[in-house]
Amino acid sequence: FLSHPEDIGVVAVGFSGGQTRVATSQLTKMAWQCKAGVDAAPKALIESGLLTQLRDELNYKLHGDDEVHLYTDLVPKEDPPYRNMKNPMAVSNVTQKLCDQVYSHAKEGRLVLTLGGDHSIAIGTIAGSAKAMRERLGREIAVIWVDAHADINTPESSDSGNVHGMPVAFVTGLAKEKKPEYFGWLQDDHLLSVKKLVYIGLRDVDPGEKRILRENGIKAFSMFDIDKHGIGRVVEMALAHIGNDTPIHLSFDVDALDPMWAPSTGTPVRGGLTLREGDFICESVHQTGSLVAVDLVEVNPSLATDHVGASETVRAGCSLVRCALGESLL
Ligand code: 4U7
Ligand code: MN
Ligand code: MN
Ligand code: MN
Repeated sequence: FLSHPEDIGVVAVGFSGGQTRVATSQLTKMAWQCKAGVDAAPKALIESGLLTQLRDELNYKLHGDDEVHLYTDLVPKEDPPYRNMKNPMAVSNVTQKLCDQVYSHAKEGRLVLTLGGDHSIAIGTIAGSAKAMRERLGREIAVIWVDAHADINTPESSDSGNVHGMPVAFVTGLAKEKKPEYFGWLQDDHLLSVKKLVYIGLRDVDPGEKRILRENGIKAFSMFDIDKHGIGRVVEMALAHIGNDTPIHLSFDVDALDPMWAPSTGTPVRGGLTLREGDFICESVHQTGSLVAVDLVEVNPSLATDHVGASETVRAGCSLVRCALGESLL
């Protein structure tokens, strides 16, 4: 049902307000722009040749510019916590804009590739995909969320107040808000059904999140399940849960990988996927022919303790994306 599967819409998001307190009144626009690492990830991914490879080796037609969006004009000078959320207005504004960008690409039948940025940006990408697929195909999307974390805290259940730990709660409607400047712009047609959500790679889930997963019967495969059944069987079960002919949005947090493969990320957790297991997930999703969107998030070269850590993480991220777009299949 991808009408132009050879067309990719690229959105490069240089925003990490869902992870760190950056938008304070003391910060001028200049300071925001110069803040180390904000735009480092998409830039590093692009500079390492990712888009060129997609164009020249995998023969995709790329739409959208190679420019990294900083969304500077969407970050308010004053942005005090709201319901415990940090940078709430900045994240709400940026994700709303991103939702429009993703929606426009998806509406044209393009596969949308979003290079983050922290995981809060999935509020916008999933909302955009969900709306576009409802309108284009009359179908609900499914989301495969690959992550060490469940990112399903509500503002009230979150200890950190970081919105990158809450995107799933917002896109499933488990976290509700009326005020448009604080995610109230999310309408019913932006939302994802909890039945169409499946996790792979979990190993650091907060007690409140475990309760949310249990109470809503959400399908989740932890590292325990991967050790027990192997990655092949786990992916098979995840895809079976989603069902055939469902548009798939893959949201891949690089911290799902073990820090051995991806050390340059904000919240690394030991005991994760090997790069090969991560690539396998991506290849399997590609093979379904139902992939409509990919997010690659939480790559943060500025957090590396050495140069090797940063470039290894970028390389791992590029590999995941190329696999999701079919590189390694014969
Ligand atoms: B990521 C955390 F408390 N659960 O809410 C929280 F452990 O996008 C971490 O997966 C969230 O990297 C991690 O802050 C968000 C924490
Ligand atoms: Mn994570
Ligand atoms: Mn995440
Ligand atoms: Mn993280």
